[in-house]
Amino acid sequence: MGVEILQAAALPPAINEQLLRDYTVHALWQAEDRAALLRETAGRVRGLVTSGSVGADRALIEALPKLEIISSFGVGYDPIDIACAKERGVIVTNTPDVLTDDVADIAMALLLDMMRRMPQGDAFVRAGRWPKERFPLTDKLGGKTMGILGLGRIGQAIARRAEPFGVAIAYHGPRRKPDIAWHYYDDLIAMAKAVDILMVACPGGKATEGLVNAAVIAALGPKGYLVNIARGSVVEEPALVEALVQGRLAGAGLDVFADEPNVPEALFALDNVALAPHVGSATHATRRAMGELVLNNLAAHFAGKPVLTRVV
Ligand code: 8YV
Repeated sequence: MGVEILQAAALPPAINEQLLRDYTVHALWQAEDRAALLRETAGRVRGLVTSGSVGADRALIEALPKLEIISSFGVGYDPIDIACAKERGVIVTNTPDVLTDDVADIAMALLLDMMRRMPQGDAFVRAGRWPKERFPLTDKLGGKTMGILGLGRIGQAIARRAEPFGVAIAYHGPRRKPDIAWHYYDDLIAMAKAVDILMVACPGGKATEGLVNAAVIAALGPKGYLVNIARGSVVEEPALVEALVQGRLAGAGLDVFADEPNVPEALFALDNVALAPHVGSATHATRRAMGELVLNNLAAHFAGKPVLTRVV
C-alpha cells in the first residue's frame, strides 16, 4: 500500500487518474458515509487533497493524526483552517500563478459585459427584437478610473489589462506596494468615492469579510460599478443587492457569491448585472495546470523535497 491520501474535493479527470495511480486514495468527496470512511482510514492518512471551495476545517484536520500535507486545488485557501494546520505542523499548498491570467480575463469580461450590456444584447438578438426595437445606449469604459481592492498577482494582472482600455488605476490594500506607481489609497471608502469601478481582487476569509459594506457601496455611488472575482464573503451581499435594486449603484459584474451556487434571485431581474457561476479559473488548460500543481506539491513532499507553492 502506497502513501494514503484523503481526497475531499473533485479534480479534473486526468489529474484524478494520476492521483489514483500514485497513491492509495480515499475519496471522501464521493463517500456516502463520510464518518465511516474517516473511521476506517483517518489513522493512516498522510496527505489531504482539497480545493479552494471545499477547504479543510479544524475538525477534519484534527481527525487526521498522521497528516503531513494539505494540497489544495485553487489559489484561495479561506476555507482551510490555516491556524490549525500551523499548530499541527501540517504543510498547506495552493495553486497560485497558473490561474492569474484566466481570472483577470474574466474580470475584464464581466466589466465589459456589465457596462456594455452584452448579456442583454445577446438575449435581445436571440429573442428577435432587433428588427423592431433599438437596443439602449450604454456606458463607455475608456476614461474611467478603476480602484482595485487587493493588488496581488490577480489584481495586478487586471490592472495590466485595464490600462490599454484607457482605464486609470488606483488601489487599496493593507499596505502601499513598493515599486508600484498606481495611486494608493489607505482608506477604502476614500477610494470608492474617487473611482468609477471598484474591482474586488483580495483574498477571502475572516480578514476581509464584509469589507465592501453599505458605506463603501454608498461611496461608490449611483454611477459606480462593482466587479467581484475574489470571494462572495468580501462583499455584504444584501447591501449590494439592495443598492442595485434601488438604483444606488450603476451595475455589478459578479463571478462569486456569498452562498454558492445560490445566487440572490433579486439579481436575475436586473439589466445592470452580469453574472457568472464562479468560472474565473475554469479553462481546460488552467484547471490542468492547477491539478498538476496539486500533484507536484504532493510528489515533492513525499519525495522529501520542498513543496513548490507553500502557504504555511
Ligand atoms: C476554483 C478559486 O474554482 O482558485 C480559487 O481560489 O476560487 C477557483 O480557482 C476553486 O478553488 C476550486 O474549487
